[in-house]
Order: sequence, then structure tokens, then C-alpha cells
Amino acid sequence: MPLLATITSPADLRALPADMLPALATEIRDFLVSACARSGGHLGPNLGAVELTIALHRVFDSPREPIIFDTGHQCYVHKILTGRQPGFERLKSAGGLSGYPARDESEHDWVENSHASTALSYADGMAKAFAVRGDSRPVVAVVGDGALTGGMSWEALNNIAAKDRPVIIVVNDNGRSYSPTIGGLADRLASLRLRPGYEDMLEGIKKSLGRTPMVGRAVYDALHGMKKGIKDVLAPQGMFEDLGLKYVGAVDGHDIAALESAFRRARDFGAPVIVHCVTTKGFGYAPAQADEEDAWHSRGAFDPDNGLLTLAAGPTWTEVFSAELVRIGAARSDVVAITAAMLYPTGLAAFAQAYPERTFDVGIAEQHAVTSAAGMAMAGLHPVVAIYATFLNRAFDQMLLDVGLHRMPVTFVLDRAGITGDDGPSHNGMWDLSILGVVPRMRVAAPRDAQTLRTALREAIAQETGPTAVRFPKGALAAELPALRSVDDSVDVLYESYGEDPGVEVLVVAAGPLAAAAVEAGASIGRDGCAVRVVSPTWIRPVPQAVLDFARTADLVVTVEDGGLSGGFGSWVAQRMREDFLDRPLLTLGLAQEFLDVGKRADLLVAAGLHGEGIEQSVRTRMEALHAAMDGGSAESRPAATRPGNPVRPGNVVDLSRHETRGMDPPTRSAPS
Ligand SMILES: Cc1ncc(C[n+]2csc(CCOP(=O)(O)OP(=O)(O)O)c2C)c(N)n1
Repeated sequence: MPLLATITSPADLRALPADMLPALATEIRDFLVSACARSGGHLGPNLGAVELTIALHRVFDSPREPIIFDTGHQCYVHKILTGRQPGFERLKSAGGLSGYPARDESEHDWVENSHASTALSYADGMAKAFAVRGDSRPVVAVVGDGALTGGMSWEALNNIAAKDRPVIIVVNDNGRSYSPTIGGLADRLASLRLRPGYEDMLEGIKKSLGRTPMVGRAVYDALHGMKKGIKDVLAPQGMFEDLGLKYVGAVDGHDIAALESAFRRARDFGAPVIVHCVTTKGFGYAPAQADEEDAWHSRGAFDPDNGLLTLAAGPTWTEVFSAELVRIGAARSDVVAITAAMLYPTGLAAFAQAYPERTFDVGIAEQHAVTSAAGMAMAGLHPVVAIYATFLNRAFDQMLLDVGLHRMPVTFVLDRAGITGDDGPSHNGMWDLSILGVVPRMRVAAPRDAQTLRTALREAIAQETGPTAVRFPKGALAAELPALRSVDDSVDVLYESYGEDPGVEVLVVAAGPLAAAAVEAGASIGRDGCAVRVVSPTWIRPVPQAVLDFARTADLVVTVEDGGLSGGFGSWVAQRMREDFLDRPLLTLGLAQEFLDVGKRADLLVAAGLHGEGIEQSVRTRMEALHAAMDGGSAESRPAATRPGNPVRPGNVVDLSRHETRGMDPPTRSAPS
């Protein structure tokens, strides 16, 4: 029977003889590779944390003694050891196991994270709470060298070091974030990693001196008394000790016995300790370990035999942005790019290759990235901060005051905006519009396809009087959706069932790539003889005047967006309509302001009613309600589009196949009967 099948809890693990642990580690690696091959996942970080997690669960009594994983992407082994092996059948899928710690999955998951650099603060808070309650149990925080570059980690360290509370900080140092971790701290850790281990050396001295009795012991003790001095020469962990934190390490992060011994010493100490573990990302699976780009930090489904991706990825939004920024960089030497430790995922690697001196990886430090961008703009550059939409949350104040108040020309490029899906609730980029909308004079673009993305990016970077943001979603690029016509150069008309007639029964204003679903819905309603217009403004903030002009002649205005409804695009349109005394019924379609369940982006969009059929249904329901309110609901007086079984009026037939194949051709114009 495989060992792994016998492990359903940390107690089972603790009962296992130490000499069986290497075999268990091998089985866990095989299990991880098969699970991630099926569903994709954070394979590299987890392969690197196998021994470390085994040792932690043997030494600490989880869940009583909390083990908090920073970011949480490396918690798969922890899940395996805490009774969740069966859940890996549906890793990162609806109804399956989350790719991050999840409180409703297990009592071993004290926190539910995914944004980096929070573990030390959680641990500090728990340790304070236990102390207040007279409880001396230890709290463990596992933090990567990447997460350690985040400011919150240092704010927490400053507090943790101030008191003798038993917080054990396990630094999982693989030298990488996605790419190699950068900065002074990383250099410092690297030197700790590379120098001969102090503890090993001391042990060596002890052994050789021990062979000369009498003198030996005395010399050893003297040496030991000089411990700190020697330590500082051999390994500059003074950085931590100066903060008041005991340092243990560097420990081989793939040697379970060494790890267990270091953790036990740290546990016995009863005060804050750093245990510095040196690991290798992707350890034990050659394709991951050998990958220069990111050691398979996060990988889609693949063939476990050769490591090749199972599904060939089509062109992505990120690639379009990436290539266009390089072109812009060639023409504009003042354009610089900033990433918070995500050079490849945000598409900045090509820019970095072309213009290395104009690319800045600041570490996992979004707040600093944004204020640093403000500084660059003050000194004459045009910074492009490329960041996942969800991580912009971290830098709200910096965006509002350091960039916004100073009217600095900084362009925020928000990748993974809207629903991202399988990374769970905290990774959805559904908050950005709500916070962008708070920033005075912030201009926001939501391109709907590759061409509008290229144009929006150029226009954003051409702005010199204040900040701009360009948002686009995760994954495969939407099909090109050409405009029938453009109004004021700012709003594209994608569909109209009665041509350019000003008055319509329904105006649909779609933000970004949901334009395709909006056209599908609009065309279906228009086919029933209803006067429908679907428009797509690439720049959604400020709300273009042309949108308001269109709204003035519509019976019902509908906004569609891939973001939280609270403070989003629909609310901006509502506000502008109020300001313009535009008293029209308004239906705002978007995401409920909730933490969404894990699922595929496409499925979650359907669940939110943001696909063609869903939008159509919402619009029809609202039209029906409006007419019912107006005339008491008599079926005959309702608009054609909402009458059950309504025959399509001749002349108003929209040939949808033409829309699908070559964008949005206008339907044959005919007068309403
Ligand atoms: C605030 C924030 N910014 C960016 C990310 C994206 N991200 C996820 S893991 C990671 C690198 C983490 O590196 P490290 O802590 O060293 O862990 P490793 O994967 O190397 O084990 C980054 C940048 C994030 N999760 N949170």
C-alpha cells in the first residue's frame, strides 16, 4: 500500500518512522505532478516545499498551533497532509479543492489568502491574541524570499521582534519569486545561502577539538562564547538579529531531519525566531526545476511525461499589450515599465529585453511601485505600471494621492481584470473600477479586442496631464469586433436594428470584451423587431458625452461590465445621467459585490448572467416590467420584443451569421411598423 494513502492527518504523519519520510516525499511529488498535470496549478513552489511542510507538520501541532502559508500558493502539500488528497481530483475547479488555503475546507487553514506578504501580520496578530488570553502556543508563518520583499512583511517583523511572543518565521528561500527575487534583501539572503553554514562549521570545530581532551572543550566553549562575532563573519544574519530576532540556519530545505531539528530548536526557544530554509523551486521534477523563466511557478495542464502543455494557448491580451508596449518604447525613450515581481506574467519581459535600462522590477511591492512611478513621472518619464487588477487594491492610496493628487502621467495596465475564476475569490480583478472611480481625473479604458487595446494603450501613454488605466481580462483574446460607425471618435456603434435612427427602445452600453455578449443579446432582441442599439466606448471614464447623447433618446439604458457593480461603470453612467437630468430607466449589469466561488471564467460569467443569453434575459425582463408598470401589464400593449411567441416582423430580420463571421454589419433598414 502506498505510504501516502495511510496519511489522512498530521497525526498519521507523526506516527511514521523517520526513515520512511524520504519515500513519502517522493510519493507526494508524484502526486503533485499528476494532480497539476490534470488541472494545472502552482507546481514549482509546492515541489520545493515538500520536505519543509512534512517537517512542520511533524513538529507543530496543527491546527492548535497555526501554520500560516504566505500567499498560500505553496499549500498543496499542507492540504495533502491534512486529509484533503481526494479533493485534488478537482483542484481549482467549481466544487473542488481551492488552489489556496480555504477556511471552509479545513480547520488547518486559519487564513484564506492569495495576496502576498500577509502571513507575518496574521501570525503577529494571533500571537498577540494568544498572549492576551494567557496561551503560550507558538504560531508559524511560512514566507518565501519573494513575499519577504513586500513592505507588510517588514512592518510585521518590526512588531514581532518587539516582544518575546513565540512566532516562528520559516523563510522558504528558493531565490525566486516568479523570476529570481531582486533587491538588497534578496542579495543579503543569497549571501546567507552561499556562505558555509555556521552551524556546520561549529559542529566541525567541536568534533576536531573534541579529539584533544581537556584543551578541546575549553576552546570550543570559548569559540561558542564568540558565537555572534563568528556568525557575523560567516553569515551576515545580523540583519535579523539586529531586529531582535533569533536566526537559525541556513538549513537544507530538502533534508527532513535537519528541518525537524531546526524547527524543534525554534519551538523550544519560546520567542520570535527565523528559520532560514534553502529550497529549490520545482525540486525533483526536471522540467520544472530546469525552467529558467519561472521554475513552473504556475502551470496549465500538461503531459507529465514530457512537461508539454496539453492545451495550446491562443493569442492572449497580455501578448498584444506586450508587443505594443515594445513598439511604443521604440518611439518614446521616456516610457519606462514597472512590475511588482511579475515580469513575465504581465508581459513586460519583451520590453525588458529591448530596453533593460528602462524596466524596473521592484519586488512584491505594489505600493512602492506606484509611488516610485509618481517619482519617475515627476522627473520626466512616463511610467507604465503593469499589474494584475486584483493587486492594484494594494496601492490604492498611492494611486489616489501620490499619483492622482499630483496629476502625474502614470499609466496603469491592469491585466486579469474582471473574473479570473480558478484562482478563487481574491484573485478576481473585479474591484479595480470601483477604486479607479474614486481617483479624480483618472481616465479609464476598457478595450474590447486587440485593435482597441493597441489604440487605448497609445492614447493612454500620450496623456501627459494625469493618470490613465487600461484594463483587460485574463486569457484568450476576444475576436475582433469592428465598429459600424464611431461617434465623436470615442464611442463605437456595434449593432443597431434600425440603423442610425436616433430613438431606440433599448440602448446597451458595453464595457470592454463583454461587448460581444452584448451584441449577441441586442441582436436577438432586435431580431424581434425591437429598436436596439449596442455601443462600446473604449474609454469608459469619464463617461463619453456620446453615450449620454445616445441615452437621451432611449427608452431603456443598459450597461454591461465585467466588474463589481458597486462604484463600477454602471454607477458612473448613472451619476452622469443624473447630473445631466437624464431621467431614463437604467439597468446596470455586472458582478454582484460578492466573493465569487472558484470556477472557470466562462462558467462564472454565465452564472452572473453576463453571457449573451443572460444579458438578453435581463433586458427582456426589465422591458416587460417597465411596460407592465406603464400600462398595467396588458400583454397586447407590451413591446414586441417581450411578447411571448411574437413573430419576427418582415424586414427586421438580423442575419446573425454575418455578425458572427465578420463583425457587426447593420441589419437591413426598415421602418418600424
Ligand atoms: C500582493 C501580491 N502581488 C503579487 C502576487 C503574485 N505572486 C504570487 S506568488 C509570487 C511570488 C512569490 O515568491 P515567494 O514568496 O518567494 O514564493 P515561491 O513561489 O518562490 O515559493 C507573486 C509575485 C501576489 N500573490 N500578491
